[in-house]
Amino acid sequence: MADETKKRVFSGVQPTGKVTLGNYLGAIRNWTPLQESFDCLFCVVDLHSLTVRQVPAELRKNTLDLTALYIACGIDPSQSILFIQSHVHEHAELAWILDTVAYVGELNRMTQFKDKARRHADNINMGLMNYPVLMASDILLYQAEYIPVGKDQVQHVELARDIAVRFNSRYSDTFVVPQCMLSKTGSSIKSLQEPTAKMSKSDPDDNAVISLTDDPDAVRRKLRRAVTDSDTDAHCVRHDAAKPGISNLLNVYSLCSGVSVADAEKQFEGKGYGVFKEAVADAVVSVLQPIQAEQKRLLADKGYLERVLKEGAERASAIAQRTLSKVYRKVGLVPKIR
Ligand code: AQP
Repeated sequence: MADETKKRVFSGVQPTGKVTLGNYLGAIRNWTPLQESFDCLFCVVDLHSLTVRQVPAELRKNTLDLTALYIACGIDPSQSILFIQSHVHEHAELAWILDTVAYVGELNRMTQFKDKARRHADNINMGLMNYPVLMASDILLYQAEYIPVGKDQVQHVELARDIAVRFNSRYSDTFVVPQCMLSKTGSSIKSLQEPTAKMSKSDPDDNAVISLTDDPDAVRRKLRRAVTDSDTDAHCVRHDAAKPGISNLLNVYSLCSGVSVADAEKQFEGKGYGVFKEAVADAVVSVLQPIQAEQKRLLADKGYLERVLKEGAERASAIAQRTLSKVYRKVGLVPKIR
């Protein structure tokens, strides 16, 4: 049963490809400590993935891989509700109602829509534009108060707030108005090749991204090739806006090793980038290896994953049904005779 006395948290990741170190440090890793104090729902948001063309067999595989990864990263399915978005049909149904509350103008202004429309110019489908409304539905369906996300998703959570406030004022109090929960560090891990852009699953340049399934050799190779800076003190490991590549690596190092950025600057004083990059690689590998081993073990136990997903969908549906029937009643739809 959901614990009604605790505040609710909702978050999710799209199974669009190989989950990145950015997804992990900016999102998934920050979820685990929340499980004690909050009533948490963690979702594999597969419907969102369809906004960009997918190979169906790969999408199915990625969805199960991501489910196992959540658990390997510390999500406890006996405590949190872990489920696949498409298993709870209310997400798509509420999205339709919210579509009638959201404005085309505000969806057009979403940075991610503009960015993805540019990157997928041959497939600017309605779903791509509608993505933030489906995300609002994901959140509002569970009356979630806190949404732990990376910086790139803040604009979408703000839209979910606007939609909730608008719906509440039009039809009377219905939705909890959600707010972002941003981690102080890790909320924006950058591409290794273009350190002013975010590290992204769908980046076609494999060298730009550390994936959670990368083996130690791949991690070391990518970090050695990571773009750094060619300023005058090129070998000074310092967190500085003028050194976005090194600053990003310092953040990664700090998050993976537990050493503060300030202490890391001292640790690598006068040592040069080569030594520093090897240390970053060691720290990343030590974080990834136990997760990879546990994910592999879980994927071999198909029966367990199926039980987790079945139970997760049942628990999520119980909450979702309550919200959706309230919404249908508020907007004036005649209740179905049961
Ligand atoms: N580089 C990042 N740094 C910190 N946090 C990040 N997140 C994504 N990239 C970074 C956070 O991960 C969560 C899940 O994101 P998503 O899969 O739903 O979609 P996204 O934000 O669009 O992530 P990607 O990796 O860029 O996916 P694609 O390439 O498929 O669009 C979110 O909380 C996000 O903030």
